[in-house]
Amino acid sequence: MYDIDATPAVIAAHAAAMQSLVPEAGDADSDFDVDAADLASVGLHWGPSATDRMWQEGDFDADGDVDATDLAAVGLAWSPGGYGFGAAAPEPGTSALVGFGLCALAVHCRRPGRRGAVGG
Ligand SMILES: [Ca+2]
Ligand SMILES: [Ca+2]
Repeated sequence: MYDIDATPAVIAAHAAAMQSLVPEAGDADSDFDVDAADLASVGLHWGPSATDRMWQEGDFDADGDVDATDLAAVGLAWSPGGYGFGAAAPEPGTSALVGFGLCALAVHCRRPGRRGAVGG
């Protein structure tokens, strides 16, 4: 059930995978992108002297206000196409095209008589 022989590399990989499931600072609506909607949350709830703001309102450093630090978090994490778990995956057609291209390149490089071919 549990892998007690996990190496540090395995543990780090699992930690990175878990981290990708946690919304980043700047993602007010926790939808795994940082876009105009998140920026709007900061703007709508702007309050440098407030003490009761929450993550969904743009308080990303949990100090109760929405100020320049929180605004900077949006700028630093800006990713309208998504990040981590929500990052846009390549289209299946794109993956197939890349795979076809790699196969064609491998066949091309292995043909005898080609300059630069391995063993030719
Ligand atoms: Ca978002
Ligand atoms: Ca704050």
